[in-house]
Amino acid sequence: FPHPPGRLRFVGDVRSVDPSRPLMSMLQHARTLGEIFEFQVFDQKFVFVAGARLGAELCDESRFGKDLPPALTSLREFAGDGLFTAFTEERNWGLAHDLLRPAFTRPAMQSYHPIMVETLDELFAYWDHQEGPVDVSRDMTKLTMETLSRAAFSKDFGSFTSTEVHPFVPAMISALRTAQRLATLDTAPGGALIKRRLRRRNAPHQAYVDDLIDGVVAERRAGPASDHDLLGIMLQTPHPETGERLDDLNIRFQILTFLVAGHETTSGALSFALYYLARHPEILARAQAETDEILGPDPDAVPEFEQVAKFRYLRRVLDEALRLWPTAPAFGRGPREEVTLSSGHTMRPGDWAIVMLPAMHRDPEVWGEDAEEFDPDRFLPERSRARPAHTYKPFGTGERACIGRQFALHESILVLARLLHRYDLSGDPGYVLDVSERLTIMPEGFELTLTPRTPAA
Ligand code: MNH
Repeated sequence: FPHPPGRLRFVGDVRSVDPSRPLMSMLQHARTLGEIFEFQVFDQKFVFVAGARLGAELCDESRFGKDLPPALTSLREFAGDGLFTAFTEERNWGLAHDLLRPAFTRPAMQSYHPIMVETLDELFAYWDHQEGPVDVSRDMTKLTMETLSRAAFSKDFGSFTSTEVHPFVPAMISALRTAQRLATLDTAPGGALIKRRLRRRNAPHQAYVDDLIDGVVAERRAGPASDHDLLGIMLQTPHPETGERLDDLNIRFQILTFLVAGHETTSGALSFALYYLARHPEILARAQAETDEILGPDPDAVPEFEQVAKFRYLRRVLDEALRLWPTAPAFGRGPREEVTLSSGHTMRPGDWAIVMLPAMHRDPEVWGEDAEEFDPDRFLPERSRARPAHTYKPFGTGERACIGRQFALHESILVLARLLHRYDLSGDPGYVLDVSERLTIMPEGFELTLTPRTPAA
């Protein structure tokens, strides 16, 4: 495999990565190293796929499946065999997948719609009492965390009672960053010592999260039994065919998984979309024309559940934001049997490669020479149909694809529609996009000034 220049004996390519921004380092290397390359950290080798053609090959479910690269294996210290970090072969993956699917059907989504509307009302009320510009990522995180915890666990976290995000958020970020750092220390000299130190530093955050989750479970167990939400299903419902249930430890892992997976990525997606809208007045104007057309002259109008699917232009804006900045930016794939890739490389069972979505989503062979530009009309139906299969994968692929995709899309479109209908946005023209990394990605330091808007009649 090609690898970065200047590889050293013993340490490998460590000098070629910025430890606080590994994704950005790898995207940089992809430009010169091509569609597939290798990165060595001490004795540990990582294979990255950056090209769209190879990425699509790895999405072929008949030949490949999800694999856990080191960053996800180390995340198992916190999320165990929860849905996201389980091996597909583990009993609890199939069991939880079957049990929780009904919580993401269309009727379930209909029941979340009023919760999403109400939580957004609270964000607007909170904004209307604030002075000055809003910190977009902070407030989108408040919103998506609160929506998820109310919809999935019927738990109000009181996110709008303080200007800070809920303490769960910094604790979660610490765990994600810890997992990201643990992933590269297996073969490092002194690695065991550094790992111990990282774990010790994260321990108070971990203890806080465990207490919080135990509290959520205890509160529910003390109240009347109900299987109207994710937590209720996990506590009450046996598998319809086998009668099996999730055990207490696994329920804790699932709660943590949903608390993290269910808000962090959606918050990032909304924040990147708002970033691009603020940068492109003509795109913002088209988006607002769409909200006026569907919602009419009342700035406080609320779309019905069925109307959310009508915001076709907003959906393209969101798709395009997730193309350039897929907020879960990578996933691991491994071969079911020995296979030779079109690049000529052979992979055997046990090998894995990391599909780097931002690189794959910007491959000029698929997306054209203007692949770095923000252009929602790439997602017009006729242009989408013209692209090869498996070249746009922000929600992953196959049986291990995102279970919360419809939840995230519905929430994001609803939020963008109401927000753009209600406010005019202006960003700081001097802001330079700063992407923070903690396994997921999020714009940092991006502020918007929101002014009440009068929709066109
Ligand atoms: Mn989500 C899996 C991206 C929103 C819950 N999610 C995945 C994967 C990607 C992903 C990519 C596959 C990872 C892999 O192959 O290793 N998810 C997103 C994005 C958004 C998102 C970009 C928002 C935008 N995810 C959500 C929401 C929820 C959720 C909302 C819950 C309400 N996601 C999950 C879970 C999994 C997952 C659970 C693991 C599913 C499985 O493996 O069975």
